[in-house]
Amino acid sequence: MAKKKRTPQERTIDPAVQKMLEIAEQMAISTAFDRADMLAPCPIGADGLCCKNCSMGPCRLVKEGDRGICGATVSTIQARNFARMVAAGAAAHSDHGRDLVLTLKAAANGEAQGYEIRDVAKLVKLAKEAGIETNGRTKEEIANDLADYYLSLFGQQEGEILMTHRAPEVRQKIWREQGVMPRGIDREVVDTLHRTHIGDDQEAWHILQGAVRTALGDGWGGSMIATDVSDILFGIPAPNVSKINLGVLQEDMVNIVVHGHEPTLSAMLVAATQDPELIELAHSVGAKGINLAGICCTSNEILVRQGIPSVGNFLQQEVALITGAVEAMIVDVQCIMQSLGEISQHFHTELITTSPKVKIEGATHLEFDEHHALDQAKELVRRAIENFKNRKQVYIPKEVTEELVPGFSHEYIDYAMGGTYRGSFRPLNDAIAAGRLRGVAAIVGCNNPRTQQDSYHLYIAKKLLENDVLVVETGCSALASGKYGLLQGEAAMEYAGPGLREVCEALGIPPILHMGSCVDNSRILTVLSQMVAEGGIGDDISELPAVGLAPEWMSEKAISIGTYCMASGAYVIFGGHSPVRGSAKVSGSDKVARMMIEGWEETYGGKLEFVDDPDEMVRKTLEHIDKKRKALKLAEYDPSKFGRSGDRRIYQVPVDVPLAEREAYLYGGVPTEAAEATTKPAS
Ligand code: SF4
Ligand code: MSK
Repeated sequence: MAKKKRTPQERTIDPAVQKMLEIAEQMAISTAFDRADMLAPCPIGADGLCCKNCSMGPCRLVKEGDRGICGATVSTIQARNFARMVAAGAAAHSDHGRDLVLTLKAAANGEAQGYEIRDVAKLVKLAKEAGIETNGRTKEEIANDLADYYLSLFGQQEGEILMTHRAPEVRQKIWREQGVMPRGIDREVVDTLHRTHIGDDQEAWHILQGAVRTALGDGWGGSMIATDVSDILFGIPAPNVSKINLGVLQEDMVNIVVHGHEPTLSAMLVAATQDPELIELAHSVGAKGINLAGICCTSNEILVRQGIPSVGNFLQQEVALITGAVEAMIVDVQCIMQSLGEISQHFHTELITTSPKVKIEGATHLEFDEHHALDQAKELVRRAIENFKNRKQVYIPKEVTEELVPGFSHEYIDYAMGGTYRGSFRPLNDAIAAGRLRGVAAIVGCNNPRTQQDSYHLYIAKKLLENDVLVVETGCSALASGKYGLLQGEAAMEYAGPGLREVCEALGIPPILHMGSCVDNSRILTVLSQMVAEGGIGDDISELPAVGLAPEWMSEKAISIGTYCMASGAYVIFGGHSPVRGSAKVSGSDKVARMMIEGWEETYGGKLEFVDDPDEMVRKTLEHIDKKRKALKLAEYDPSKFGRSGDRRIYQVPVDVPLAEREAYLYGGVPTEAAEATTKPAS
C-alpha cells in the first residue's frame, strides 16, 4: 500500500536537498525519497520473518508458533536473517580491507603506480605488533611482510586474529569463554553463511553466537586492517578545514565526484586533479579548473586525510547529479544507488564504475588496476574535462555550504591530549571521572529515506552535547553533523554543556570529533580500549560510561558494526524498525530481540536495541551512562559545578542582562538560542 507523499521539508532537514527535490519533481526524476513513499515495507520481511533460504519456501511466518516447511521457528528464522546481515556487512568491510592490503603489497614491490608508504612510523609499529623484523630493513621489505601477514589473517583457520589482542584482557577472556574469538576473517563469514543454510544451526542463541564471532572478525579484523593500511598508505588523519554540502560543486569548474567507500582510486584522483597539464586542459575547454568532491565514505576517506570537500552523505548522491554540474561521478563499492545509472542519462554526467565487483546499467565500466593507478586516474580526469562542453542547465544550491574540521584519528586524539612525548587518554579519563564529561557517545551510520534525512543524527547529537557527552562520529552521521556546522570548533560549542565546553576549550578540540569512514569505527574500538588501558574508569569497555548509536541506519554493514560494538561491551542503540522484533502489524516474537538486549548484556556486558523515538534514544543513552558512572563510583554528574569561569558565552548574553545575572541566564533554565534550535525531528 502506497504511503502519503511527503513534502521536501518532511523528507529532509537539509535546505540544499529540499531545493534539489523540488527540481527533481519538476523534472519528473524519481529519487529514493519518492520510492520510499511509494513502497511500503513488507511487514513480514521487516520483522525478519520471511525465510527464502531454500526452494520449499519462501516461508512467511506471522505469529509465534508458526513454522516454515522445514519446521524452522520464528526465532530461528529471525536469528538466521540477522546473522546473514552481519555476514554480508562483515564481508563488505573485510573485502575492502583485503583490497587495501593487496595495494600495500603492490606498493611495497614497486608495482602500484603512484602509491607510496607514507607513514613509516605506523608501519613499523604494526610490523612489531605482528612480530615482523624491522631492524636494518627497508620500509618496502617490512611492508611486504606485513601485507603477507595481514593476507594470512583472512584465510587463517585456527587461533585468534592478532588485533583482538588490542582489546582489554577482560574482554578477550569473555570472547574465549564464549567461543566467539574470531579465528580468521573469511572463515567466520563462511561459517555464518554455512550455519544459516537450511538444515543447519537451528537454535537462535547459537546462531547469534556465530554472528557475534563473524562481527568481531570484522571490527577487530577486516575493518581494523582497512583503517591501519589506509593510514600507512595515505597518512594518519589529522584535523584540517574543508567544506561540505552540494554547494562545494563549482559552476565554472569541471566537477568530478567520487562515491563509495575505498580510498585507493580516490587518492590517485586527488593527485591527478592537481596535474598542471590536466589543469591546463580544463582551462582550454573554458573551465576555471578541476574540482574534486566526494560522497559517502570515499568522501570521508579523502576528507579526513586530504581535506577534499564533501558533497554530502548517502541521500545526496542522486541530487548531486540533478544539479547538472557533475561531469563525472566515479564510484567504487558500497552504498551506490542503482538509480544513478538512470538519473545520469538525464544529464551529461558520465557515471563510471571502477570496481571489478560493481557494474551498473547506464554506467561506463573502466576497471581500476592499482598497477596503473595514476595513469588511470589521469584518464578519468581527462574524460571529465572533455565532458565539460556537454553541460546544459546547472543549478547548485550554494547557500547552505558549511565549513567543517574533520580528521580526528585516535592517534590525533591521543596527541591532542598530551603532545608528542606524553600523549595519553588521561585528560579524557580524568574529565569523565570528575563529571566534567558525563560520558562518551559514538553516533555512526547511514541515512535512511524512511527517516527525515539527518534529523535524528542532528537532534541526538545536540541533545547529548547539551548533556556534557563528548560525541565521536563516523560515516554519514559525521557528514550530517558537518552540514549543520557542528564540526566547527566554536559553532558546535554553542550546543555543549558547561563541563564539555570546558574540556574542549582546554584541549582545543570540538565537542563532536569526526573520526572517519565506516571502517574507521575500528578507531572507536581503539579509543575505548585505550581509555580502559589508561585506567581509573574500569577494567573493560563494558564498564565505561559510553554508548553507540546508529539513528538512521540502513546497511548490513551497520548491523555488523552494531554487533561487534555490542560484543566489545558497548550499549548500542539503533533507530528505526527492528529486524528481529514482532511489530503491531505482524505478531512475531520478541525472543530474539530479548536475547540481544538481556542475553547479550548478561553475556557480553553490551546490548543491541532498536528504539524508534529520538527522545527515548537520548534518555536511554543518558540513563546507561549514569548507571555506569554509578557502578564505577564516579562523582555524580552535576553540570552546575563546571564551565562557568572563563566561559566566553557569558559575554554573548543579550546586553540588557546585567553581568551579575548572566550565569543565571545561561544556566538557570532560560533557554539559550542553541537549546531552542534543538527541535525534535518529524516522525
Ligand atoms: Fe522455509 Fe525452511 Fe526453506 Fe526457510 S529453510 S524457506 S523456513 S523451508
Ligand atoms: S557510507 S554504510 S550509508 S554510513 Fe559508509 Fe553512509 Fe552507511 Fe554507506
